[in-house]
Order: sequence, then C-alpha cells, then structure tokens
Amino acid sequence: MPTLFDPVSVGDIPLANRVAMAPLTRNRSPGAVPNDLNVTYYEQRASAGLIITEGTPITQQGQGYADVPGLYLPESIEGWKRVTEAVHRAGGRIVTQIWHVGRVSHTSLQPNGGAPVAPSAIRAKSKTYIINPDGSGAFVDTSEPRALDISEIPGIIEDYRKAARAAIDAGFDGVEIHGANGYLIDQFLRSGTNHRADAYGGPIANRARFALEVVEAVAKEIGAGRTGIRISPVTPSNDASDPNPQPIFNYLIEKLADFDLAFIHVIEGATGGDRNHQQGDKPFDWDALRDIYRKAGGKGAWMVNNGYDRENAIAAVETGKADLVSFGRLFISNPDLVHRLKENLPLTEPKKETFYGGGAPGYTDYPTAA
Ligand code: 8OZ
Repeated sequence: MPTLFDPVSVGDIPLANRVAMAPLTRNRSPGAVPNDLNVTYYEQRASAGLIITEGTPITQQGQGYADVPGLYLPESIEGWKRVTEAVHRAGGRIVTQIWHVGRVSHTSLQPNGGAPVAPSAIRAKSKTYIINPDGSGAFVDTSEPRALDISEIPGIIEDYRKAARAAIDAGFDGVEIHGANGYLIDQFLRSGTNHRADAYGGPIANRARFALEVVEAVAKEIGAGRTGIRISPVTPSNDASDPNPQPIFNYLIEKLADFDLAFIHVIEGATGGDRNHQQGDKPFDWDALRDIYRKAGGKGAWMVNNGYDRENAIAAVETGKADLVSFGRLFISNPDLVHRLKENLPLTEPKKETFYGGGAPGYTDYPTAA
C-alpha cells in the first residue's frame, strides 16, 4: 500500500504526495482580485500535494461574503495567474474551488441589491460577512432568497462552465466544484432547502439533477480529469438539513462514477466540527459511499477531510480507506505541513481571530519548522 507521502495521479494531475490543502475562506482579496499577499500565502504552501483554493465565486450572484476572490472579472483572472505561476514555480499543483453560494448571501453583495437566489424561497438561519458603507466589516443575517425560475437554471450551469474555462485560462491545474456546506448545489441536494415541485425537486433523482448537470458541463469544458467535486452529506453548515441523507448521496455518488472525475472530496461529519455528527436517526455510512462509487466503476481519487491528524491520515491512506487526505486549519498555521507530518515535527495551532479578513498577520507570517 502507498503511504501519505507517496506520489499519486489525480485524473490528469500528477501530485508529489497525498496531503491536500483544503479550501479555506480567508477574505483577503478586496475587489474579488487576488493580490500580492495571496500570491505569497499560496506559494508558501506549495509543498502540499494539491492546493485547493478558497471558494471562488463564479459570478457576482454567486458571491456571499466580502473580500473573497472571484473568477468573473478579467482582473481576477490576471491576479490568479500570478498565484498559479508562483505555486507551479515552487513545484506545486493547484485547483480552484468554483462556488455559488445560493441563498447564503446578502442583498448588499448581489447585483443591483437584489435577493439572493436558491432552489426555494427559504431563508437560511445563518450569517454572512459584509463591508459597511463606512468600510467596517460586520456579520449579518443572510437575506431572504427568491426561488430560481426553472428557465434560469441553464444560465447558472453556463456560469459554472465559463468559470471552469476561466480557471484554466488562469493557469489552474483544474477545478473543484463546491457541492458542500449548504451552498447552492447542496441546497438542491438536501430536502430541507429544496421544496421544488419541478424536475429539480422532490424525488432523489430530481434533487441530484442540478449537481450532475454542473459536473457534466464543467467536465465537458475542461476535461473530467481536471474536475473534482466536494460534498458534505451530513454537515449542518449554513442551516443545511436532510433527515435521510444516505439515499441521495448514494445516488449522487453512483451517478458521479459515470464521469471520469479526477477526485471526490468528502467532508465526514460536521464541517470543521464533530466527525460523528449525524442527520436523521442513523449514522452516515462513509465506507458504503466509497464502495458504491468503486462498484459503479468510479476511478477518481477519494479524498477525505475533517479533523484528521497525523496518525489517522497516515492510516487512512495505508489501509486504502482514502487516496488523499485534506487538511484545512492545520495548513493555515503550518505552511510546511507535509514536511512536519513526514518528520513528525510539532505543529503550530492556528489563531481563530485571524481566519477571516485582515492582512499578513495570521496569514503569511506563520513560520516553517526550524
Ligand atoms: C467559512 C467562512 C465562509 C465561507 C465553506 C466557503 O464553508 C466556505 C466558508 C467557510 O465552504
């Protein structure tokens, strides 16, 4: 069996090791444009086998938080080019996470101050982060969304396709489709947020339709071997809920096996929290999910996430439970995380106060091991 530190090919992307940097929202790209500080941050972490960037909205409508980078402005593409060049020069590989927040937004962030869009007009009991007219930042309740008309859905799929093309133009090795954490794709998947009565709601095959159409469009545009997807079947993030998540995620994963995707990225449990979090009355069966994918012919790399440490990450790869393990918070505070895990060096704990927004402190000033 390979180890966590052995190379692996993920679709068309050759990686030096199986430690991935998970996507992390950092709110340090004002104007949606990656800047010098962002270049330094990603370059410092280029020894990760694969960097998955922070969520990167595909359109202004897909935006839900102040100061996140985008893929929809020419300047954003130019900014990202400098990031991807720096990471490649340092020997790393990097994909970007393409993101539409759906209902997790605020009218002040939306085109013409309009309502955020969602499968159904159900407001999320969650907060988002905006910049006040006086320049100060604030956490505010998400706005009441409006339900998408079925005629608008092809346009949003087209936005994902364009963003995937923009990502390749910006020099990324591929994209991760953000299908997790209660954002638009997840809002279609889970029954708590999808009360539609048309072809995109109700039965499992209908709720999975939007996700599968996005995957199809992106894979066709840039190649399935450069396309991955992230899912979070049980997380309550952003007020996401489904009393019976196993059947829909089993169905989705079986259908995903039909695409020759580069990777499947699975958040086990509550994102950034309890790995044993449960929705409904049964614990989620993670092994069954992977086995269904493999039995259906899925060959993509299986990437697991959520609170892994050195010991269980090494075990996950050595036992064949996973092909890759992604780390979020530990990559914030340990730019040389791969080296530290390999040599079993002490790890630095991240400072929560500097996760979101601000400048270099808590972003590019975490040292490498002595
Ligand atoms: C933390 C803060 C804002 C956004 C996610 C993109 O949960 C996020 C996110 C995380 O996937």
